Amino acid sequence: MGLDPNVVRGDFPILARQVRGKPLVYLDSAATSQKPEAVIEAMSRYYREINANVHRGAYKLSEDATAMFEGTRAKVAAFIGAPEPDGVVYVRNTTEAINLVAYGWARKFLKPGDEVLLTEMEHHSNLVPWHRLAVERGVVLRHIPITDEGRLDLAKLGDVLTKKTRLVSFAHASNVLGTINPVEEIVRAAKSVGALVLVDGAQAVPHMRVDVAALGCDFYAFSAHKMCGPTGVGVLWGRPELLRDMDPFMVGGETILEVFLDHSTFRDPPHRFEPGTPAIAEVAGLAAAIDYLESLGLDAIHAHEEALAAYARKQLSAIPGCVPYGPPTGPRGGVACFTLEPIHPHDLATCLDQDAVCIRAGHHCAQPLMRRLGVGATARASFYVYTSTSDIDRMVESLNRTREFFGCR
Ligand code: C6P
Repeated sequence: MGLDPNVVRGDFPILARQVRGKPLVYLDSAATSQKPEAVIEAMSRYYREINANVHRGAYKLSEDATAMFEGTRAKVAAFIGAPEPDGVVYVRNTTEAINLVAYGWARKFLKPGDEVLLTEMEHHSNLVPWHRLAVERGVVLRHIPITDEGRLDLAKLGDVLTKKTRLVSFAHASNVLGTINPVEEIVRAAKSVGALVLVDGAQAVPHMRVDVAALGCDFYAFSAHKMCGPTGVGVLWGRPELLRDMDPFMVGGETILEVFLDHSTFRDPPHRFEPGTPAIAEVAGLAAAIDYLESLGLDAIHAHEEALAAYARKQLSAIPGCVPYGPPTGPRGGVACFTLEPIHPHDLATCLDQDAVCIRAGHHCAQPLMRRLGVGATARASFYVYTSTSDIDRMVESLNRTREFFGCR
């Protein structure tokens, strides 16, 4: 069964809102998704009925909070095909998850001259932590180039994947190009030189079925806020045997086994990596978000977005001066990046906002990719379960009005 965005919309209270007297068209879901009533209600219910700290109280409320918190860990594991809940570490977001691997694994195990392989299409969150490691540990960074179409150029993989590569870290799906990368193929190549694989799943988990066991990767990172869940909670999944050898990068209560006045010992994962009181209500929201996405069906979500991306590409290509970026056909996700000469993307976004159309403009936290594309910035429309073709039509109408306003022919 296909997904009907006009029915799904009814689950998202914010989409009933008017902006400047016009119905809201939200096309920035890659930045953060809107939240369905079920998620808002789960968080509210947690505060109204359960609110207590986890893992600490011997009373019913705390037991209920802990059961919800740990039960969600098992739900997350099942959602991403992880064999066991102990591989699921709650963090704040994808950025923190990647930093945790950089600090807890790479900083501990990599030595000068070891190589980390990234790609030209990475988000800053999967570049900057490795820059720091290169400075601090003398690790060498290499990058898989991209083709002019916006796919990873795997024909060049042999030039950058070497016997010294210890980790390959890349986005499952690009937040700019929409490209969905062939994780299994890259994992096979990485394993052939004995490297581990970290996948940045920020733009994949919300939009398609992800099975970390089938992918064969070692670490997988994602954020709840892009998948109908709340801000403030994300996940690092790691193979438990790797997590067990890793150092925590923030320590304190909950991470410890025993504390003496002069030293302490640490718990097993995942708790070793979860210092202090966690984002408990947010975890309740994450559980509801997973239930919600499962109720729609991940395959249906992916098919819906791929169709929207193709529709947007066709409509945008018909506008004089409009240049779309990213692969013209699948496998790709629901992202449409474009420029519209001679109007700066920031001006486009500001003009579209007058029509209550929300798009993102800028470098999308991917400055090296912008350089590769030969642009300083792009406009970006990104789609989700509640997006319909009529939202895209509203954007295109508004783009045409903007062209008129700027006197374009
Ligand atoms: N991209 C976008 O508008 P956080 O902020 O930690 O939840 O996610 C970081 C991140 C990591 N990897 C990829 C591929 C991403 O797209 C993002 C977030 C948003 O494109 C905000 S910059």
